[in-house]
Amino acid sequence: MNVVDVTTEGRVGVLTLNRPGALNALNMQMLDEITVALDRFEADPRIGAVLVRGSARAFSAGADIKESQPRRFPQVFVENWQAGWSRVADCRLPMVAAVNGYALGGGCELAMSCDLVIAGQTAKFGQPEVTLGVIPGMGGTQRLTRAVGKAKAADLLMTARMMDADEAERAGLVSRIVPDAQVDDTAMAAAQTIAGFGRTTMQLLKETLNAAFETPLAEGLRVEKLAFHSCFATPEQAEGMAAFAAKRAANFHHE
Ligand code: CO8
Repeated sequence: MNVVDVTTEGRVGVLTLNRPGALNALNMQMLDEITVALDRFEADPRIGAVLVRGSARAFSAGADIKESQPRRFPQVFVENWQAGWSRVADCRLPMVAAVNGYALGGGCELAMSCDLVIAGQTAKFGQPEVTLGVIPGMGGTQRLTRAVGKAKAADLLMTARMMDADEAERAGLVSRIVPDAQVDDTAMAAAQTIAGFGRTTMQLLKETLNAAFETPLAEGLRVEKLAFHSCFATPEQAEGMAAFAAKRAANFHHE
């Protein structure tokens, strides 16, 4: 039985984590299914954005602790265990996380691997790995610190406390908060808006956003300038500016 429902809605590829009995704990089967789906979405020119969502109770409560428990150092080190989750952050399409309920450990890291995070009012974020005698292994110590700063990240990582959606938004982890019942629709609307723009434009934009996160300013500005200049080689620039001049809506997909 699949643990991720993979669907499409218009130009949006949708991944719905589907292990409600385990609060969508991330196991290796889930990683395999997400990897296959992202490969498919990236290869499909009709898909312009990806939405990741969980259930009402949990986006994801983190790595599957039951699957993790028997692991030992030599095995996880040699296998580079869990490294495959970087596939999500490496996805070249814009990704929107729709977070209701818990986003803990690997679940918080999964949300942070996305570009936009739309959270419900009662969502809870945290990195409680120390309670299990481990530390985050899917970017939590790095992406959280870059997103919210060292003081707040240290508080969350070292005390294992959860933060609510308001605090997460104030801290810069969350893009928007909406009532719980509106999370999926709001996230889908954002994903559809993004997918409605040019795919090449979005991929260039995502690369520059990531450069802001990952490189010093001078390098990021260099990447931005190159990407900006590259836009002028795309049909999307021709269409967008022609549409503005003609006072009509741009159609980036010739549909
Ligand atoms: N792994 C496996 N099963 C889980 C997990 C999990 N992370 N979280 C919850 N479950 C299961 C429970 O065991 C329970 O199953 P069962 O009914 O069979 O006993 C079911 O989900 C419901 O959970 P609870 O009964 O505990 O529900 P509560 O409402 O009482 O509590 C909590 C909800 C607070 C979210 C609680 O379940 C909890 O603390 N979960 C663990 C949270 C956690 O520690 N997450 C971090 C995991 S470690 C991690 O993510 C490391 C990342 C390293 C990178 C790897 C990337 C994948």
